[in-house]
Amino acid sequence: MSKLGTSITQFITEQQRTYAGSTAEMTSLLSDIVSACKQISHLVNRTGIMGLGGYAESENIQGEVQKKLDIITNDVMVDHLNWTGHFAAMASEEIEEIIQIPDDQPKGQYLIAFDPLDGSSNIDINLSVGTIFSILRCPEGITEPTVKDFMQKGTEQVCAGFCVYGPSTMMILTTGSGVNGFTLDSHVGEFILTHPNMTIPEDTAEFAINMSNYRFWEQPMQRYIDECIEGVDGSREKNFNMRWVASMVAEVYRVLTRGGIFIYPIDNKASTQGGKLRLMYEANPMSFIVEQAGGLSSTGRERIMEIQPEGVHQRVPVILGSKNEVERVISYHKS
Ligand code: P6P
Repeated sequence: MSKLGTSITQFITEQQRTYAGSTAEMTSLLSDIVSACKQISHLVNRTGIMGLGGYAESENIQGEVQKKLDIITNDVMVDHLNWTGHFAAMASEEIEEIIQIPDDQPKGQYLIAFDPLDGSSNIDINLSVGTIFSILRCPEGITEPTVKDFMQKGTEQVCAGFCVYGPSTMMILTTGSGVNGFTLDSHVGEFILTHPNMTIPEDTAEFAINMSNYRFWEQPMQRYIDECIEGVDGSREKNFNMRWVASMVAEVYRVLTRGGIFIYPIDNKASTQGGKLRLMYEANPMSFIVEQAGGLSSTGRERIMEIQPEGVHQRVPVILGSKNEVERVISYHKS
């Protein structure tokens, strides 16, 4: 078979012709992100061999001690994107300030917010990690973007995606016309379309949450999880399964492939921070993808993509996945 299947470049190019919202620049921009993720995949796969595991001496804005790969992968993203002419500025989980485009490089019409290595605490235990990104338009006439130019609701995203570095390296993408999954064929260095038009089943019997925080949750969340655990003996009249990988990209990919509900609720440990997960480069891109796949994504009290951001590193509670299950959790927060 001469043709390996549809490459991500071919798919994006053909999609660009079909949808007015896509542009040749979007095609080129996504190809640059794909290149960065291929390099990150290579680094993640060779962490042990290249001695890239373990912690750096630094902390990020979140006050989290950074892994060496957090910093290295952040630099890979910046070095792959800051010369392309597609972006007016960038924002990264690992960098407190907005990342400006060098003066000697052209600026473009887009803004990107990314988490270069989500779930990096899993690196040293060889579990899946990933890169998450969200693309926004730079406001008209802005040549020196500031934080306020990034303060756009999730509904303003023009593209969102994540790359999960697991047994396979997979790129999951949406530009607002559904969700498609691509698997990296490392023999030829191409992402190949393997999961077209991904959709999330509306019902599920599988929840993902960090149970060790149970005593810190609000009552509606405790009620929901109690009922799942009661199984057939309780009001749900069915048994549930539980998963917790501590890597959002792995959890969201599982939800996309077989349904489920992923929850990182507000808890009174983190209530002053507003939650654990970050709105701009975790919750919003994943919400765009989940909604495009027929799921829902909420804080329990409002649609995540309707939140008006107030800071680049703002945190929010996240309840996302199978539509009917998320609606149930929302109803508990309302009653
Ligand atoms: P915990 C990884 O650090 C992350 O941001 C998400 O990818 C993941 O879902 C969550 O935090 C794990 O949090 O408290 O279980 O370690």
